[in-house]
Amino acid sequence: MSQSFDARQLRETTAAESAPTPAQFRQAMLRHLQYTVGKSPQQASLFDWRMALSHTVRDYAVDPWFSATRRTWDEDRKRVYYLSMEFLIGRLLEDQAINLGLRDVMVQVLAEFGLSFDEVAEGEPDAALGNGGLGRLAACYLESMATMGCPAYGYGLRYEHGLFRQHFENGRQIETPENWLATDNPWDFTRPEAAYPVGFGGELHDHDGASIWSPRSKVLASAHDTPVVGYGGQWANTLRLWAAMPSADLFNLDRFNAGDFAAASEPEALARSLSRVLYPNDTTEGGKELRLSQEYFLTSASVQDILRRYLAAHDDLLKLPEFVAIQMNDTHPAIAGPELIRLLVDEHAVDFDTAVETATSVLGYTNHTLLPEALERWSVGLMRKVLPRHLQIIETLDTQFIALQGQAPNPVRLISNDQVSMGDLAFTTSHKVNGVSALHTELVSQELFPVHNELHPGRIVNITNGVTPRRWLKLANPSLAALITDTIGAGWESDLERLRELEPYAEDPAFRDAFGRSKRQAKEHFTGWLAAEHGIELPAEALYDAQVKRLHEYKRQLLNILWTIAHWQRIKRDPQANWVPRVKIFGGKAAPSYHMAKLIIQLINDVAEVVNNDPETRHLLRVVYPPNYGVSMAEKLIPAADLSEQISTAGMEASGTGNMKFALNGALTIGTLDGANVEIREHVGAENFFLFGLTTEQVGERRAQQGHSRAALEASQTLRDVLQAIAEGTFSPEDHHRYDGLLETMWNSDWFLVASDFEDYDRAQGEVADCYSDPEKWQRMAILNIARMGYFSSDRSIREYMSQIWDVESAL
Ligand code: CRA
Repeated sequence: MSQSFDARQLRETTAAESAPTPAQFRQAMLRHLQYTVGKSPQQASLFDWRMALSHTVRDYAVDPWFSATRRTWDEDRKRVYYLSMEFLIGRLLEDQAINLGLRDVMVQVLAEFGLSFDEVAEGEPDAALGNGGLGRLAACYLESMATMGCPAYGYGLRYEHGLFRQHFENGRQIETPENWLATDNPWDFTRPEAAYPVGFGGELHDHDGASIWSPRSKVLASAHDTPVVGYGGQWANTLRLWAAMPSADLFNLDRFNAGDFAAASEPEALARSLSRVLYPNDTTEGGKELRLSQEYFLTSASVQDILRRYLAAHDDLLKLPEFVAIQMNDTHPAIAGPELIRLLVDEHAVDFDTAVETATSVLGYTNHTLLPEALERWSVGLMRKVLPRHLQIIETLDTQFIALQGQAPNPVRLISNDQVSMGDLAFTTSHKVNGVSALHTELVSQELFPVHNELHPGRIVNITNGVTPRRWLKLANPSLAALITDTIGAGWESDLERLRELEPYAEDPAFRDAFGRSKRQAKEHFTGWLAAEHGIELPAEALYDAQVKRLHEYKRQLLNILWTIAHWQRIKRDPQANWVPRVKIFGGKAAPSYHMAKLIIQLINDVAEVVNNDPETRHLLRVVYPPNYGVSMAEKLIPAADLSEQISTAGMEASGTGNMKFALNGALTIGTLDGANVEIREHVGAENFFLFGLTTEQVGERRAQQGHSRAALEASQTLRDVLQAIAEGTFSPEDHHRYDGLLETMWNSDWFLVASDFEDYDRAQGEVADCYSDPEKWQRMAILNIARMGYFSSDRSIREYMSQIWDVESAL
């Protein structure tokens, strides 16, 4: 970069405006092949081509990245910092190429060398630095922030091993480590100069009334940056992932020389484990001390980096809220409040109350779940051991919070039963707290934080989740995307409400046929992959009925598979009836220690084994469960689906985002009034949605009824027949008792109300089949779903965060 750097000049040459010709792109790629990868076209493997290609695409991301960074500095803009323990990014090559307007030229140039883009791209490992919805949401939001020109950083951890790989042995889930960094990560810019020490443990000393914290060990957080380009290539932000590094400076030579070798190496051991693995628990708390240390590691490094950047251009720390917004993605980074207060008080001599006020004005907290087991609580003992200074700050905040509640006989406390409640802490240290769907936000206000809500009216806001239409429509479903562009013109990709222009075409037979063809193409793409990758052959002419998401009892994969058994039994009783052929598709991982979820996986696989080998029903019913569901599989599977199963027990799914991806791709939803289903149904129209099940309120009432599970089973002969078949070992001939525990739960407790909702689900599935037998009707409904899903773009969500929480303007 020259000294006379002019930001305005760069602005004029953002990537999209200077799209390369095929010749230029070819030259750039061959240069990388030769000088970065060190291969000639004759010798290059698919891996080599992918590296050359990725480096070429990355080069085009750098210009908008520089210009965005430079403009943010020059214009002294407010920045958003999104702190998240998870970023479930998936592959980047095609996504970045689409946003930079390079996909067509890239595909064309590869073809000149006899290479198919799909083949080259398939080698890219998924960056699986997340478990499920929360992590994928963070990735969609990063992409939308860049698209909207919101100056932002994503801060996360650079786990060596992302979410475990799943395979099945005799139908049982087996986990093996994931290794996304085993080969070069071409997107990564290593920033050894951006490194911060993060302290753990140690003691507090009192010095003239001030607390001095001397940590026992320190670990270096070292930054790795990935540019995230927005659609159109006008703006790019940074995803900064911290890796823990044992540092020579941190090695304790004194202790080593004194013969205490283990203590001397402690920082190294801690460092090695801090960024090693992602906790594989979706919504439940992970292993204690290491998890808390990971959370603090992410948070402290990020907050230090944020203050360093702020102080490079400002000196008044009290003005921080004018220039900095920090969003906490669930409570995982909730130690950000105490950490920011600590840095302001201990390192910058701000008085305590002003520090609290400043931190609170900067911070926002998104709640993603009401499940009690997922609401993080750390024992006071552990806190004292790992973060003694933070515990002291939390104790003061607790005292202040109690005082705020006046004479309340049982005040809510940040610390109770010897545990720090991270949700209550996050609430008190944030100026805005949001839920992720209208229903969820209502429950957050009424059930999770009623006292906070009364003390701070207006602090809770709703921001319904969204998904990025670039990855989840344009990239994942090229045939539907092309049909949309041919019909309403380009531009819907960044203005998703424009899909409404498709509404009149629901009545146009030619358009409906074209939609049918695009769905068929998506099915062929998916089944082609399934055959090649897993050796599973599927009929193309069938209703593709999919439930893909983490395995959890509240998501009720069990309800789905029990119904599948009922359906199979019915077909067998009357094989000549006019059945709609169905393919039941399941996908998703269970937390390794979640016994019941793993048992449900096994049941699905056991049922598949029997049903798929039944010559009488094979042509009418299949059950498939491709292992290792993740972002890349979702990209192939979702466009192929006709029916989307969103069947959680009402009140339990905070939002869901898979529900949005399916509907956007023209699948109809069978679902309960839960999470964002409620709003999806309102938008697409009740007549275009298969609703069933108890409402949140009825769920509460039903659970209070003694013996509700037995009563529901007694009322359903169909479900009893299903349970009986399982009990007789129909699906586990070698072990009749395999599912005893599961059956026992069904009869005697059924917290998730599978039995209570079974009959209504069965009725709704009947409607689905009737409707599917009338292709014209089905297609009309599917098209109306697509046309009315514009609201669920993550661009809309981000616009709302920008105005309602972050108070930040678009730079575009
Ligand atoms: N598991 C919720 O359960 C929601 C996502 C994103 C979840 C989903 O319903 O769509 O967050 N909650 O908001 C969560 O992770 C810690 O809580 C999820 O992904």
